[in-house]
Amino acid sequence: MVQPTRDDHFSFGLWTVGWPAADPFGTATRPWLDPVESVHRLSDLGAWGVTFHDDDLLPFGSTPDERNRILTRFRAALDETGLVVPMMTTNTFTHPVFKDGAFTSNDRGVRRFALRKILRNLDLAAELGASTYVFWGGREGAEVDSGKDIQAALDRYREGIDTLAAYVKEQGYGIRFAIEPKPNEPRGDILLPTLGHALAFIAGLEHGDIVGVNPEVGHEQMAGLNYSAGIAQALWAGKLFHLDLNGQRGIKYDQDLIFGHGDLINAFSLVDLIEHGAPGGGPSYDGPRHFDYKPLRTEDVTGVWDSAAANMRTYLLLKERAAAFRSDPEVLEALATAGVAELSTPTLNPGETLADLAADRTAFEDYDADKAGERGYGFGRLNQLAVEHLMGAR
Ligand code: ASC
Ligand code: MN
Ligand code: MN
Ligand code: MN
Repeated sequence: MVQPTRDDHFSFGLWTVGWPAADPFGTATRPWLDPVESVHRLSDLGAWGVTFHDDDLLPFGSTPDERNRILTRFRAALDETGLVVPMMTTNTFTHPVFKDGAFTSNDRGVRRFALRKILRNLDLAAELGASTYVFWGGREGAEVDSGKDIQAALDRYREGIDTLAAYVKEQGYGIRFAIEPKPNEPRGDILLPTLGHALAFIAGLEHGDIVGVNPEVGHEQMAGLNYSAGIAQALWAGKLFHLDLNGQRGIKYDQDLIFGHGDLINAFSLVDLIEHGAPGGGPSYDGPRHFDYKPLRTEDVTGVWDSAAANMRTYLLLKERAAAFRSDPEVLEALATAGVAELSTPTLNPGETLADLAADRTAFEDYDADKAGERGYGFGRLNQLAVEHLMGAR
């Protein structure tokens, strides 16, 4: 049960296991990892897919010959293992050229360069069969309020995404875009800081039909937000195109911990939601279970592969626990007491007008608000049942 298989659709970024663990205060603690080795190791562990930024595989500035050689070896590893590339993305943050952003750099030449870098990589994504293309705009932001015209920056962000989305449609690539919000780091403040900001931005796009979100656990939690509640809203909006699973402990720098190694109760409710859908029958999520974590800087190479396996094992254990939670008669009774299913009933009757409601004395004049205010919803008991299932105590 806790042995991952291809059917679980687990995917990993090359940049996760491949992170050599340099941080702002110290140099790398691990050697460079060959992406071909990562493909084999991930496959052996039971993963299904591998994802990457262009530069994770093809170093910035590679010549066409070097690109071809690297891609040939990489494709051979995919063929040999059967791993797929469900998602790709662009590195528009490492090179100094992007220090003030890519789509939203104040420097127009940088913006044009960024579009070309992404365009070339979209062609590669289509060739490799990726169906999702992620945009994490880590450098799209500022530290200085007066140094960035935020409204002009949003105009340029929209121009960039719409231009590329139109290209994808024109080419018939069948790729959908997923915007990944983050509140800060590396910029002091990043544009589209939360899932909600991203959804509002998408609503104003010309080609928003193929643009959704790729929310990351830690990024929402860095803003103090509830990840599984945000995922529920993204599902409700029909915009959950992809997700990045990891762990985070509170409002601080981006920790990229192993999935579940942060807010475990929220991880439980997330797995319950994306596996089973909302209790009222809302949609579940059938896309990749993608891990965007970083092995701790203190790990050696053995620890890298142990941590990759840990992400999948934690997910599967939570899935098992969530299934037990959903089928426990005591939980069903607690859900009924809490009125969870009642929320799916529309507030007005079928065909009822506002005038009908205004004439309904039972809704107001004869309604006993004091009595209704006495109701206990039993949410505490419900949560304790969740915690006990999570702990394996039931
Ligand atoms: C991404 C993504 C992130 C960042 C980060 C880079 O594509 O999803 O969160 O890049 O992992 O280190
Ligand atoms: Mn192998
Ligand atoms: Mn992160
Ligand atoms: Mn991410």
